[in-house]
Amino acid sequence: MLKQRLDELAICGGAPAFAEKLHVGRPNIGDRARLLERINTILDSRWLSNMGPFEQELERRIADMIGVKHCIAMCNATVAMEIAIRALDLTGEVIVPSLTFIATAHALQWQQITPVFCDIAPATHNLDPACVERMITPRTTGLIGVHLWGRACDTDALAEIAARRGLRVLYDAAHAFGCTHNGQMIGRFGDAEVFSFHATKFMNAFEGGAVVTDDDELARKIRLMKNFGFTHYDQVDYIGTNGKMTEVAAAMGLTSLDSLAEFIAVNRRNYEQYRAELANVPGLTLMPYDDGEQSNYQYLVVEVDEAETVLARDLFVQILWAENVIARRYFYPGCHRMEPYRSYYPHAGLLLPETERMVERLLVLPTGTAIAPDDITRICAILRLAVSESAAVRARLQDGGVAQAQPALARQ
Ligand code: T4K
Repeated sequence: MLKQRLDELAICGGAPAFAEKLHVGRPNIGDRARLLERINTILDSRWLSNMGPFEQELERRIADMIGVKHCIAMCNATVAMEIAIRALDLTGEVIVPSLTFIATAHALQWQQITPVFCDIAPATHNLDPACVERMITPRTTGLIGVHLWGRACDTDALAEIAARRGLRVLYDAAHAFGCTHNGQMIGRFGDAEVFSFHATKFMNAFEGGAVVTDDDELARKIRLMKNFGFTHYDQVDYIGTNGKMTEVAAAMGLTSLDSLAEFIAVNRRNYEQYRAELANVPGLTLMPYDDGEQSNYQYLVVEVDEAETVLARDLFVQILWAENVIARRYFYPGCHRMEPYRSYYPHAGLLLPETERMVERLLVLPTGTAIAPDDITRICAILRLAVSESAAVRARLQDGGVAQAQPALARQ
């Protein structure tokens, strides 16, 4: 049943639309039989980790798919980024967006490199090259662009700035596996790019990540660093850590890769359905993907314009959570307002007006293979009802003292 009357909204006392919670980032599971077959092979061979055959196969398949010389698989994207940062000899200050998952900043700060937060271009949600230029100081050694939601950074402008100012460029492509930019696979830009294969990513390896690059020397260093710097048995030639991917993770990665086209087709179908069903809702704008590029459509991002909806983004979150739709506020409140950065740079927000505006507007909705077309119809009906009855909804929430309160967004 679609909700049509104010009283049917759970926040107004109706029954929740969904008996079970619908999450953003519910994992896609590929061919279970094939995965179990691979896991049996691992167990039979007793080769569980340390650059095993499945890890090597995953690296080859990803390098071929992206069209790069090197793919180095890792235990997760955060460690992959830490290692890439170190192998690129980044020091001092590195320019990053604040509108990103905290790992982008932490990968720098973890090794005493200062993340310098830079504002975004509101149309793309990605680094604004003009702001990047303004943030460069004599201590700047590089920049990390994040292809947020799988939509590419302005790689030409960033490459031009980097070449002129002598900076290295790393891309956090955690969201952008399987996407293209100017017709080229993401993974081929900058000095290196990093993918995430975390459970919540549309292509997952339970946990996992990879660095891709065409730079032979960089790849050699990264391979050493991911395995403690070992060059031979009993011989260490470099400082390193443990970034290795397990064979079970690689088996899951390969199994996800087998179903990649199907996952993208489902995400795209979901995206088209949301787009159609939200098309005429004033103040809710679905973030567009460029039809001229390949996209993975893994993030369903809605921008809320409170001036039109009357309801602030956080009220939509409350309305949806009451219905058991666990919509997310990625990436609220911005890295610069999280610790330790909030204490280190309390005034960083003054230079981040577009980021600060955007973190109050973005609403991420569930998609992926765990979401059925009927779920989307019901979610969109709730959103349409909330907007069409916005004044009454707002009044009800205020009567209940909810509107003033911060949403109690405890982890679900
Ligand atoms: N750079 C960027 C731009 C990133 O977005 C990320 C990760 C990274 C770097 C670092 O990559 P990794 O080191 O993780 O490879 C989640 C993910 O944990 C994180 O990987 C991801 N970005 C981020 C966007 O989303 P949270 O804090 O929202 O996770 P959590 O635990 O709330 O999970 C989201 C929802 O997914 C849960 O509410 C339920 C569902 N879920 C999750 C897991 C793990 C499941 O249904 N099953 C599961 O197994 O960060």
